[in-house]
Amino acid sequence: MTTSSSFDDLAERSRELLALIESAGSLDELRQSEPVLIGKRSPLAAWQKSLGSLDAAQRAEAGARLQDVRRQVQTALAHRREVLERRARDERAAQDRLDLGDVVVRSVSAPLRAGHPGLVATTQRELEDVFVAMGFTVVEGPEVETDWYNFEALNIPPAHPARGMWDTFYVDLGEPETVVLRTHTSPTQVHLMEAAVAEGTLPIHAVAPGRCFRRDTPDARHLAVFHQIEGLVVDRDVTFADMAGVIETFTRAYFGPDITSRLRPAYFPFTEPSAEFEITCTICRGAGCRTCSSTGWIELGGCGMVDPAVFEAVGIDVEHWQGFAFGFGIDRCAQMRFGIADMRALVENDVRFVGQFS
Ligand code: FA5
Repeated sequence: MTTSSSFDDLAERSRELLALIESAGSLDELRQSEPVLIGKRSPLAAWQKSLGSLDAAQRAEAGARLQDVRRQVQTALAHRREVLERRARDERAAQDRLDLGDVVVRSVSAPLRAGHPGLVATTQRELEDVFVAMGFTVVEGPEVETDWYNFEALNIPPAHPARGMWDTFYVDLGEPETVVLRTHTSPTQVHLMEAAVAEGTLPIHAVAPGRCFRRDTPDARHLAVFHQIEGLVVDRDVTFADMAGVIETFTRAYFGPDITSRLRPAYFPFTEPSAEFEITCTICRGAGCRTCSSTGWIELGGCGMVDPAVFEAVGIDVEHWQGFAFGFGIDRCAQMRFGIADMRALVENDVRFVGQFS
């Protein structure tokens, strides 16, 4: 670039200045060109100086042209600076960009392994599937219950000796009413029947899985926090044989065709008659072993025909409706299905155990 101050070549020189600005490839280059473009030694400064040697008329005309060139140079500079700044920002962003896809791919290929639902959750889901296939709906009841739902409506009044069957955790909410952590899923029966009466939606064919709590000392077949699944059918002409059929169908569907069920007379205040239901011991397949105390059978739960006292408590007409109910341990099912010697393994979170059920 020449630094002539002649106004004759102003147009051509100004084009050179603008071309120099456009050719700057980086902010540094642009900064280095600034003295040539707008500094004291720039053509603009030289032209400015030479204005003084012109007569008044030429000065006015040349001054206006010079002003125009100065504006063009400054606008082009500002524009080029903006373009280069944006380019630098984009380059920085591209370098700093964290490729999350890459992180995921790398962590999967590294020893980190994905988790999976626990055995009890999987068992609960499979049990629900079996009952849904038999026409049951799945509902959930509250884990914290009043005395009414956990005991009284189930025909277990205060001071009834049967309360001793369930070692109960009491919850002190400062309420006048006694509140407990439910000791079984049977209170869900009461919620289901009350709702069906209120909404006029009898009959009922439902199962209700969920967590239960008892002051049981944990051992090979007991936990203080465990899971049950409750079944309730209220309909016309329902018999004990229907109940036995449902239990046998469930047993074979869940445990396999070579495992069967049997009912043994028992006592529950909310069913009459009542039974305990047992399945072939899955460890010895009925031959007799230590787990089943050489009987060949393992108790899974209780069942029976809904006691008329329960129907009366919820306002169901015992002349027109019959029902049966059953409740059994989900943890116990998992234990039997997979031959787990000690139920406490289900909650100890030893990855060597848990990892076998992914
Ligand atoms: C009951 O809880 C009754 N509500 C069952 C019932 C329902 C009877 C409907 C009639 C009609 P029981 O206390 O026997 O019954 O418990 C039933 C099953 O829950 C047991 O057979 C066992 O499989 C499981 N269970 C009970 N206590 C525990 C515990 N502490 N840990 C793990 N499983 C348990």
